[in-house]
Amino acid sequence: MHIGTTLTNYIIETQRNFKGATGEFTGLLNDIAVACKKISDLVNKGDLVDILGSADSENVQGETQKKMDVISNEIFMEALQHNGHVAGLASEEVDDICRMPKDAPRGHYLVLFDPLDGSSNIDVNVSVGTIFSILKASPHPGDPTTEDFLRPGTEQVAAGYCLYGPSTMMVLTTGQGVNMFTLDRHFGEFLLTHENITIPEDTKEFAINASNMRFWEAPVKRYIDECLQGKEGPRGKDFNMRWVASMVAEVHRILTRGGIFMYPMDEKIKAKGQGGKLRLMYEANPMSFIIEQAGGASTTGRERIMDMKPEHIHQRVPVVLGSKNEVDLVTAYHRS
Ligand code: P6P
Repeated sequence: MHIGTTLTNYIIETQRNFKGATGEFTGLLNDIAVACKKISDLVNKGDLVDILGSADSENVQGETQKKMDVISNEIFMEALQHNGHVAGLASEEVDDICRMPKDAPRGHYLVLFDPLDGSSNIDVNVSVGTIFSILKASPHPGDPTTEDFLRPGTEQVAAGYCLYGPSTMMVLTTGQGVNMFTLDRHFGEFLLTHENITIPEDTKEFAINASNMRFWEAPVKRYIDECLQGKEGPRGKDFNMRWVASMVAEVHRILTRGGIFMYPMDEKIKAKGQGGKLRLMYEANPMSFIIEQAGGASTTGRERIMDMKPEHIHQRVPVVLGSKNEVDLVTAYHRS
């Protein structure tokens, strides 16, 4: 595939190699691309249109929704419910799974998504993104059940995100590596700009919300402390730190130049009775698929995220992902 080819052509060409391909998966990925283009257009308009600030509502997570959380969710639902590629949807912004309208044809895929991750950044004009995970729907007749969605990350057939930053980029894996497409607004197409991404196995850059330091478990404290000791310490090199508070931006940086991103379990999260900060089904699993396909690693600190058997749609998990040798070191500290 050549640099500059459109996402549409890329999908058609790669799907041509799949025996028995019906074009449904191609259609689904294009529906997702259309939704992301619409969200990008609104995000880029910002204050020029009345989309910033908070909506007068809370999501299932008990978080105050931004107007763009609600709008992005509606755009995704509208784009995916009517074209016959999807059997069911699960959204960070909606409590229960979403079945297709009665008059809509049933497709063979389940899509789980965070329509606008990092949305707290949107009012301060910092990058945000959409994250999606695609599963094959179970073969039984009728609407999917919640149980049909609760599949380990290893069963994803595709995962991706769209980063609404200085440029809008779609990053996608279908299990054949990771490719990046940049949106050319002049003719509204995502163009292939980076092929077969690989993450450096080592890094000098870590991302963690250091304001939670007093709550960290010992292995995390040990790892970060050693990074902070720099070249005089046991790591023998100086580290830099980044924290954007937008997972999509952090993951994109790591895909681009390496690094480690950590939102680990801590005493504050335990006190809330939660399994972590980030959501397994539509944040951790899709990002883990992408990271692993690019040669990185992704664990909870203790186990591979994609091996986890989900217990509920909005389940939260600790996340340690990025350059393989760094993630392996953090995981080793948790096991020592
Ligand atoms: P904190 C955004 O709300 C998010 O889910 C991730 O995108 C981001 O990495 C994290 O939460 C930021 O959390 O505690 O720093 O605000």
